[in-house]
Amino acid sequence: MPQLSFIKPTGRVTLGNYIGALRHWKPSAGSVFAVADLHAITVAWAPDKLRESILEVAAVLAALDLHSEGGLVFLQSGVPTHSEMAWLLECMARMGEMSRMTQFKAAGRNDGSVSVGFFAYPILMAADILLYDAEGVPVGEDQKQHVELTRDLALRVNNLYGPIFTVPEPVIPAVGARIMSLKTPTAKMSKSQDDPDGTVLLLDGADEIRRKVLGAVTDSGREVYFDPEEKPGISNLLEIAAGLSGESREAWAERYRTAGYGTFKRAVAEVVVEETSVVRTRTTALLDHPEELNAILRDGQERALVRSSPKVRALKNAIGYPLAD
Ligand code: AQP
Repeated sequence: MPQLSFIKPTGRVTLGNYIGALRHWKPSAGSVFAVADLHAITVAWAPDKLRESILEVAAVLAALDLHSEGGLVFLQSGVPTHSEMAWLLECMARMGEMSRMTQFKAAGRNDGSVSVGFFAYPILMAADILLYDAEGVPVGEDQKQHVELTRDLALRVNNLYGPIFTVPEPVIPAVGARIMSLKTPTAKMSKSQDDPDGTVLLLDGADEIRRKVLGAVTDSGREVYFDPEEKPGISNLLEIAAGLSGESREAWAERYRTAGYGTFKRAVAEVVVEETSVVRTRTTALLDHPEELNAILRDGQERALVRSSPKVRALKNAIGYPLAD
C-alpha cells in the first residue's frame, strides 16, 4: 500500500523525527511525502524561521530519495488543491464534532487568542488524506481521532453526493520508538521546543553530536539496563542506539551493562554520528545547491496537482458548481 506521510516544518529536524519516522519512510509508486507547511502556521511563526525550516525538512525528504520510484515530495503550500479541498470540507464539518477534538480541547478551548486555523487544522489534514485516496494512514495514538474525523467526513460526502472518497483507516505502527530529550528524559525530543542541549539535530556536526550525547543526563547507579521508570536517561540512550543500529536494546544493554556510563555514552555517540552521516551529507549538499532541491520540489508539486485535481473537480461538480469539470 503506498504510504502518505506529512511532516510539519515547525523547527529544525531532530534525531527523534529521524528515528521515530523519517528513517522508516520508503518511496514507492503512488507514495506521498509532503512538508506540511500550511499546518505550521496554525501556531505563531516567524517568516525567516519558517522558510529555513521548510527548506531543511524538504531537503531531508529529498536526501532520503523519497521522490524516486514514482513517489511524490512537495510543499503542501505549493499545491492549491489542499487548501481548496479543506475549504469545501470545512463547510461540511460541524462545530460540534470539531469542538470535541481532544487536541483543540487541550490546547485552545479557553484561549481566545488561538487561531481559527488551529481549530480547523484537522479538516486540512482530512483534505491531505482524501485528495490522494489513501487507504491506510500511519499515525500515532494522538492523531487517531483526526483519521476518524476524516472517515466521518468521507462517509458523509459519499452518502450525500455519491462515491467520491476512499474511506481511510488509521494504521498505528506496532512499536514506535519515542525518543526523549537528552536533558529531560521524561519529555519528548521535539522540533518546536527550545531545548538546545537536549535535542540532537539531524544536521548537527559530529563534534556537536558527541558533545550532546556525552552531556546527556544519566541516572543513579552504574549499570546500563533498560528501565524507563528507574533509568529514563540510560533507557533513552538505549532506545537511540537500538533505533539506529538495528540491534536490540537488550543486546546493547548486555554489551555495556558494567562498562560504565562514559564508555556507553561514547559508543552511543559514535552510532549516532555514523548512522546519520549519509543523510546529513546529502541534506547539506541539497541545501547548498538550492536549484537541485527546487527542481525536485517543483516537479513534486506539479505531479501532486495533477494527481489531486480530479478529486477536487469531482467534489465541486457533485455539490453544485457548474464549471468544475
Ligand atoms: N521524539 C520523537 N521520537 C520519535 N518520533 C518522533 N516524532 C517526532 N518526535 C519524535 C515523529 O516524527 C514525525 C514528525 O511529524 P510532525 O513534525 O508532523 O509532528 P510531531 O510529532 O509533532 O513532531 P515534533 O518534532 O514533536 O514537532 P513539534 O515540536 O512541532 O510538535 C511524526 O511521525 C512523529 O511521530
